[in-house]
Amino acid sequence: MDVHEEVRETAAAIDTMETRGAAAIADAAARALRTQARASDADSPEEFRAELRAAARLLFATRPTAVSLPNALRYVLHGLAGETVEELHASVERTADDFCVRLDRAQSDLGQVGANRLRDGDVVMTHCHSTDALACVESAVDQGKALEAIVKETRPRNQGHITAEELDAMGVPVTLVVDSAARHYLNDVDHVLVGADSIAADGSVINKIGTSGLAVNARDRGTPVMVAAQTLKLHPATLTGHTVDIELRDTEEVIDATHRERIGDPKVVNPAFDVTPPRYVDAIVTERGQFPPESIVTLMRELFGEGTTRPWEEP
Ligand code: RUB
Repeated sequence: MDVHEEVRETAAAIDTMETRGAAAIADAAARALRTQARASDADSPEEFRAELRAAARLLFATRPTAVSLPNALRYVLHGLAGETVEELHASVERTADDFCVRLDRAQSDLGQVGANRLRDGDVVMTHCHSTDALACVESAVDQGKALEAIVKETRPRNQGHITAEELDAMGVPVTLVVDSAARHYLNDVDHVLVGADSIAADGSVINKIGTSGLAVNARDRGTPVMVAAQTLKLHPATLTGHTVDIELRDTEEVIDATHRERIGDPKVVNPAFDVTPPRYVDAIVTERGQFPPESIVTLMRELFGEGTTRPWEEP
């Protein structure tokens, strides 16, 4: 039983962040399971299911924080149905396609909700690169609103540059600033607008490192913080007391070995995400409408029940 080479390539692309951002990771994972199903030469339904589980385990192990990844795997594996390999294959095709269509639709629906919060002439401050957050801006621009953006570069990997490029393509004037300049410019900002990798049952938002500091500063300045996150970002295991793993990435992203050596070889740590408590967030904007963070648990229960399974593990 083999995990298909293309699935391995998808896993490697997620691991190295060639494919990155919670929504894009989920989309890639669902497509990878479909690839595995298409390539399968399993002789029995049991073998087919085992192959799918092995592919899902490989994908699951790539990055720990964005819950969109296990939520995507769960969606496709729960859709497995049929008595024969052919029927099982057809069910994966159907479910993976359905997942990707829903993902796109959710993003454009939440974009419209988020756009309603933005007024003509507003300035938004962004952190990292979030397709959900940019969907709100795009939708507001489509409504004819003129927006401006102050874009944090987002060290260590500078995903703010991707945001700057995409905003520019939408015709939104961009001012790029270093992360530590954020507070300095908050008085000129009408909304802090960020995405999320996971949202916990208490309404805490897990997003790119630096989000929580930005949110605390925004609260101090009276600037509203809007989190754009489709419901795929809700972390159902937090309903039953689990916490969200914060990914620690390679220290070379922060400083290369030679420079590190030159400055006395200090200990270096590189957490990729942080946790913003709900009291610093004004609204979580989803495809189901906007929610105060404290009430997100109700939506989470409605969508995910009381907890989650791990269908990629061996039965
Ligand atoms: C990306 C990041 C994004 C969320 C949401 O981190 O923190 O804000 O994933 O993105 P990384 P989206 O670059 O480490 O993956 O809205 O596109 O799902």
